[in-house]
Amino acid sequence: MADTHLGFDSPIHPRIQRRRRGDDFFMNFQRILDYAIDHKVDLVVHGGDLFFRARIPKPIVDQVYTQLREFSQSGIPMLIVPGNHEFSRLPEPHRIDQQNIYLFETPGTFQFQIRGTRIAIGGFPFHRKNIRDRFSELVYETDVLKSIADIRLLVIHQAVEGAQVGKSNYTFRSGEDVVRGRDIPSGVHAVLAGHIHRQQILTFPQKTGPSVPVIYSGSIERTSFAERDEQKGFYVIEFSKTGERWGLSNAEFHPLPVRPMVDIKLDLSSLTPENLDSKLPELLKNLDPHAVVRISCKVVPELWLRKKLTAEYLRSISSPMMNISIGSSFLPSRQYDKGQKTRLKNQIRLTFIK
Ligand SMILES: [Mn+2]
Repeated sequence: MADTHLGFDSPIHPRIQRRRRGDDFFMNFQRILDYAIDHKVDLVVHGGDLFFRARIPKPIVDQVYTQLREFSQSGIPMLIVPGNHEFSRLPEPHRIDQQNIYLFETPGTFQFQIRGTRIAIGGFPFHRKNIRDRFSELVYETDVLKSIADIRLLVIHQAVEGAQVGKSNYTFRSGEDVVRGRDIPSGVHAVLAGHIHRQQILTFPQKTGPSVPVIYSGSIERTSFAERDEQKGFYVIEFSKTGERWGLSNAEFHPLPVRPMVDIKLDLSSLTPENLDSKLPELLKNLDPHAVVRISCKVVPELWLRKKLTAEYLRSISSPMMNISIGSSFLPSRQYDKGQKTRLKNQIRLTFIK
């Protein structure tokens, strides 16, 4: 699994009572841990962004670490590589420094012997600056390629060339924050990766030996509207031996429950101060009551509408199980310079998305 983003929309002292999306993330995280125990998997790997940001309120850290400690009682080893959202370092890492939890605080390799098979798993925390030029050195520093093992894996939290995201299939290619496909080492059987929120498997042919898959399990819930059509879940992967050679024999994606995400584009020409109170509830009435809804429009709305669409108003006309917000397309774009736009956006965020 990867990109659990725990702590997302989980306020400790909420000013208003409404449904929060944070619980969905916690529940899916626990579902994966439960699956691992129920199906007696040999190892669990977390590809980073365990938390949704670096500074996490203590009650959230406590909750996550309690889940991890309880899971560690199962005896199943769990490996975690810190991601960019946690600034390449988990909070108070000593609190999970215990049996069965393996944290990649620096480049390194953990070795396991499972039913007679030696498994070496190398990894390093998210590397921010120019991973393109640093990747091969970091892999070298893990020592995984030199380890004596039957199966070698690499765990990273980075974008790899060819990875795709978003509605328009944006493809990572040549930035300095992108690992080159040709740098994926032939000495590992698979790369298990986080950072890219859409689940996908990339395959990199090697000059010698079999090609190496890079497996992104993706985020466990939709973290933004760019992910609104994506299935979310985790991979169960299996390795088997053919002749003398071990290799990935199966990678099965297991979907998790997600909330539907709906983008409503308002047709401003048909809205008036008089008909808004009937038209908007009409639009919301036909949606899944558990939907995560975003209301946006193509042009800058008139002031009366901006004033009317407060968080309070939107909640008053929608299902209490819904999450509802206004999108950034609701905000002016071309008329303002970047600084003005940001200031305006922040102001309106404060007003609307409490
Ligand atoms: Mn992430």
